[in-house]
Amino acid sequence: MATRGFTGRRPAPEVADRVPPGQSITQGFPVLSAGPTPRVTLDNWSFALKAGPRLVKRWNWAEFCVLPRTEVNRDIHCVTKWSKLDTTWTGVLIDDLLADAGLAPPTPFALAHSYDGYSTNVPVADLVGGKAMVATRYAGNSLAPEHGAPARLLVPHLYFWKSAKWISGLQFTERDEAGFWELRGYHTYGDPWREQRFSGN
Ligand SMILES: Nc1nc2c(c(=O)[nH]1)N[C@H]1C(S)=C(S)[C@@H](COP(=O)(O)O)O[C@H]1N2
Ligand SMILES: [Mo]
Repeated sequence: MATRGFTGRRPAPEVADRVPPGQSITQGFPVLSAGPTPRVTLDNWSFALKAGPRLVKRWNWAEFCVLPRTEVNRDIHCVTKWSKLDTTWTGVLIDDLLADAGLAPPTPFALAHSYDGYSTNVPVADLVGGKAMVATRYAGNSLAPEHGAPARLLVPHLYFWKSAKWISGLQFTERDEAGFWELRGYHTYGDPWREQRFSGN
């Protein structure tokens, strides 16, 4: 007898082309954090845009909330082998952040920084052109604390460790500097379609 469920790890044919190699679809939303959920209140929250050490612009929550909002529907892929299809997010595209700051990307590389001390590197080309946002809402609600509230990076076309939760800012860097997991053996780029899970893949 063929069963779906425990052994039914192969995706249904109509969505098979949306599931990268080695991944399985999950209906849940697993939480993966390197440490405890940091307490970030809206009163204390701000987002800093930096070019190297130089602060270009900082938004507090009220200032961030009046930036243009965009809703996207995307599939996400975690390096621990789950994929989740049709996730809906609302937030501010990196394009709109840069426009508000009047900044053209000064280097080809960036690091996202987070309130828990986490960081991750993403090429600027993967942040602009509508590819990435600072998301404040998931599935019509504010982000849950464990999923990154008040705001997280969303770079859905790369493995989900690139989508920094509890984001505190974006920093342009001269070189491609490894972030938290990239320093610990994860791939510097992390394309799920090329199974770039670990450095050397
Ligand atoms: N600040 C921060 N962002 C983070 C992490 C973290 O530990 N701290 N974990 C990363 C990893 S490894 C993954 S797979 C996703 C998980 O996001 P989720 O918990 O919302 O599923 O967040 C990423 N962003
Ligand atoms: Mo992860």
